[in-house]
Amino acid sequence: MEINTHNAEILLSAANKSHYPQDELPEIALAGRSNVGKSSFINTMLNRKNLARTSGKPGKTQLLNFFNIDDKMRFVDVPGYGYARVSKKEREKWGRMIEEYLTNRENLRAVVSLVDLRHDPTADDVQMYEFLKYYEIPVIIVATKADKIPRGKWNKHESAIKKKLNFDPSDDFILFSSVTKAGMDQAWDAILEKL
Ligand SMILES: Nc1nc2c(ncn2[C@@H]2O[C@H](COP(=O)(O)OP(=O)(O)O)[C@@H](O)[C@H]2O)c(=O)[nH]1
Ligand SMILES: [Mg+2]
Repeated sequence: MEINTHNAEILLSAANKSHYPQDELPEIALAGRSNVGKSSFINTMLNRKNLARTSGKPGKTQLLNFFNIDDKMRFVDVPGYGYARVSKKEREKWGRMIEEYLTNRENLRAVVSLVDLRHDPTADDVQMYEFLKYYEIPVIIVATKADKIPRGKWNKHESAIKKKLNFDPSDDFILFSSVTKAGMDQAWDAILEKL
């Protein structure tokens, strides 16, 4: 499929499935804890500075944000999990919305699950990966902020993450930086393969 990745726009933000786009376009969802670099990933992949709002303040995105890419596919920015400063009730509400989207959305082709290359995956990261594997949802692990780790240590960090996740070697694992754009072409290859 030929996709002009420069031709992208925010389409809509949805609080529940009655607001989801009603067509057959394939969707790639982005999941990860707040502040892991989801918005930056979207901006980098779409060659934009500020299409998906990036923010130092985590937990602000509480809706599913749908991005139209060249009328051929969509990115879906899923609310960041693991943000402690929201109420338990709010967290449960997000959990249900995310779970409902991930398990019932026919347009969904794969989830890009973002983790921070610098740290061991959190319990939430592990739970998300297990969830995706359990429901047999294709997953691409993207390890963000690679620019903050010297290249000579990338392998060590990658191994630690894979071990903690109990990583399935048939999944894609991509080292990524929204600062240097490392991993961008690889991420596009992995995504296009899932469409
Ligand atoms: N150095 C570096 N900083 C990043 C990278 N990706 C995101 N950030 C920074 O991390 C913070 C959170 O990023 P954001 O994209 O808003 O995370 P989100 O909450 O997952 O959407 C911001 O200050 C970004 O500038 C990266 O690849 N390298
Ligand atoms: Mg964000």
